[in-house]
Amino acid sequence: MKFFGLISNNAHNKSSKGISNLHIESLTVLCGALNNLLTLVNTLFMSVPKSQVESICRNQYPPRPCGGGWYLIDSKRCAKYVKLSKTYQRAEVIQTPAPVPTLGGHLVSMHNKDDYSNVLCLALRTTNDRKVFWTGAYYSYAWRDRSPFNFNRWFVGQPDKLVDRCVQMNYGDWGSWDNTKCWSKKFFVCARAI
Ligand SMILES: [Ca+2]
Repeated sequence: MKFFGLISNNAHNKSSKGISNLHIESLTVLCGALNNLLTLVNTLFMSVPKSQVESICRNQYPPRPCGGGWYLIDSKRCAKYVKLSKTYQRAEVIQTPAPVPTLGGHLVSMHNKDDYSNVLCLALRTTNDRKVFWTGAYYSYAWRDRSPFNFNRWFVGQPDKLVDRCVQMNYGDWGSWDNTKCWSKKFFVCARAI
């Protein structure tokens, strides 16, 4: 299955409990080398031509309408790309036409390559561009809908500044994530239960 964006690397998060300092130093060197290797591998996924992304979306993630401009992104949720430029806070409570939380929804969360790809393809079909938009991620490790933060597609070097608490997608590459200032205004994707 073709992937958009970048491969996350959690190798350096493995526990080193009970391991000597020498081994920790060795592991640190090994992790650094692995990071460098993964960075090299990741570059293979960068700068994918728009035509190729469109082809993947057309063939593997075609639109599945829920009605009213909402589209299935997994077996339980429909999502809507909202072409209103809003701050992160305003995007979370915006009328679409009822407030998204009232609909049982929030800014979109993503938990695997398929719902992530459906969100990316929804955005591409709506804007015909790689325009950045708000996701439901904030503080770089939580979702607005309080679902587990068990998936990510950070761009190289992201997340960076702790003060940049809100997460945009399509930063730097197709589907890649970046933490940025919540008060900046962007289009956004909402999701709600079916
Ligand atoms: Ca950032």
